[in-house]
Amino acid sequence: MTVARREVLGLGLGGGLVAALSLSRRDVWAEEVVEIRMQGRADGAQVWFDPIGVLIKPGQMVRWTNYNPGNSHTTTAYHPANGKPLRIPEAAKSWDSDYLLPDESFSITFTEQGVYDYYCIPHEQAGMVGRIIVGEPEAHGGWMEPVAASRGVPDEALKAFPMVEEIMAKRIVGRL
Ligand SMILES: [Cu+2]
Repeated sequence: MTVARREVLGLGLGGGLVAALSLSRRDVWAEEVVEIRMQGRADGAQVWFDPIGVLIKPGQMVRWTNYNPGNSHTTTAYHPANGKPLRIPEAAKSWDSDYLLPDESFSITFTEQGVYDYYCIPHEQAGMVGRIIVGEPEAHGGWMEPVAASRGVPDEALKAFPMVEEIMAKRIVGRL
């Protein structure tokens, strides 16, 4: 009796575990908040977003947090509303976190699919930029680098964006 019950229990657990694992591959990813750290060296010589590139799903939230004790940073969309060329999907809303002090955070939920480029207002010239791609990784045809919209974007920033293909392949692209 006891042995038989244990076997039944074991089967039930096994089945449940398989179901949980197959769910987690898609759903936990979609629900998880993606954390992007605003980082800098203590002497201020280098500043960056980490990771610099992420692939997320529509409806997923991104949270930027300033981990750089001696510095303030922003996350600001490349958008005419911020005085910049448009480097986010046309249907998407612009954003600007304003200055985040150390340990402060700013979050956005992304719904429109496409490529989003953003920068830090005081450190754009130093190449402090990032790229977010919103979409299904298996359906990635047709997303182009927003190269046309580079007027007024400093070379240091343009050089820093990770390639769309690299983000699609790796999902998370750390700083070099
Ligand atoms: Cu900054």
